[in-house]
Order: sequence, then structure tokens, then C-alpha cells
Amino acid sequence: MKLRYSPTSPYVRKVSITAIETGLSDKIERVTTDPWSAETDLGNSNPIGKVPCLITDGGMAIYDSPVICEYLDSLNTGEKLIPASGEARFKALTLAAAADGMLDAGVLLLIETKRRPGELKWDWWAERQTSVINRCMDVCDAAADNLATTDGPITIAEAAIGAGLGWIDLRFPDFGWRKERPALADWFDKISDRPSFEQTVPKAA
Ligand SMILES: N[C@@H](CCC(=O)N[C@@H](CS)C(=O)NCC(=O)O)C(=O)O
Repeated sequence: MKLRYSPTSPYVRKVSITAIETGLSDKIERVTTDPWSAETDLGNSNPIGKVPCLITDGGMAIYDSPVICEYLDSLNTGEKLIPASGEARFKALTLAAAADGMLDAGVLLLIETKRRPGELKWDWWAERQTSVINRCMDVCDAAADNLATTDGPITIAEAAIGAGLGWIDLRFPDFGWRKERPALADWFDKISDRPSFEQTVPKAA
């Protein structure tokens, strides 16, 4: 398998954590891809033009990150990251969706506040994305006491929330999310020691 990736993408990190936890990491060749480059051919594999994009051994392109994680978990012969059915499945998937939603808003906020030319900045839009991030973090905080940390298997929820918070810290070091959410902060400290998290810490580009 080949994974088209960029090193700081939190969606890629979630996939990398999933790959490590499912024991598949060694089977994945990494192909660095800059989705923002005008020259990239990424759109030939993923029409959305985003990383991550997984190319299977059979040549099939799989996107976006939730589908890639589901694919890797389907190859996983050990404990599944995505529970098979029932409330556990939909709790894990919904928490992962909240973490992905936090990131989607985070990416929009990054573009709005750090990339858009000053005269085009739109405060209303930035405030809206900040509210989304905060609401998603609140949902993760409410669930934090039931999230796995260093011992035992994790689900896609832990992978997504951990990758998401790591990226918020990288891109918005002054966001200040911990003070109001001690349970989530404590959980994040603990999960950060898990090998799959330690091995995938994003480095500023
Ligand atoms: N929903 C997508 C989001 C992926 C995404 O936004 N990736 C960013 C990098 S962090 C990207 O490739 N952006 C390029 C663009 O928006 O054109 C997923 O879960 O895979």
C-alpha cells in the first residue's frame, strides 16, 4: 500500500496511529505529497485534492481519512479500532467525527487568521470556526473519563481526538483549551505516552 501524506496533517496522523495500532504500518510506503502545490497530481488519485489518500496494493485509491481508517481496520486481525456494531460502534464513530469536525474548523480558522490577506479577513467566520472547535472539544471532554489511554486497545475515537488535539497545539499554541477541560487535558497527557502517539508527533513545517 502507498500513503500519500504530508507530515503535519492531523488526518494523516490519525491514519498513521491507526496503521501502528493495527500492525500494518510496515506494509505502508509513504509518499510525500504537498496538496497545496499547483504541480501536484494528487487530484488524479483523490478528486477532493486532499491528503491522506491511500493506494491499495490492487491500485484502488481510498479517501478520506475515516474511510482509510476503516479500510486498515478491515485488514486488522487483532482488536478492532472500530467496534463492529451497536452503541459502542456509533459512540466511537461519532466521537471521531467530533474530532474531525474540530480539525475541519481548525483548518478553516488557520486559513482565515494566518493565510488570508489582512483586508479580506472575516472576523465572523473566524469566530464561527472557533465556536465549532470549542463545542467539539467540550464533547471530547465530556467523554474523556471513558477514553482509553496507555493500557489496552484504543478505538478510532482516541486516535482522532489525540491527533486533533496535537494539531491544535501545533498550530494554535495559545488556544488555551486545557484550563476549562482538565479531564481532556489529563487524558491527552496520558495518551501522548502511547507508542503510536509518540511515534507520530507532528513537527512544525
Ligand atoms: N476530510 C478529509 C480532510 C483532509 C484534509 O483537509 N487534508 C488537508 C491537509 S491537513 C489537505 O490536504 N488540504 C488541501 C486542500 O484543502 O486543498 C479527511 O478526513 O481526510
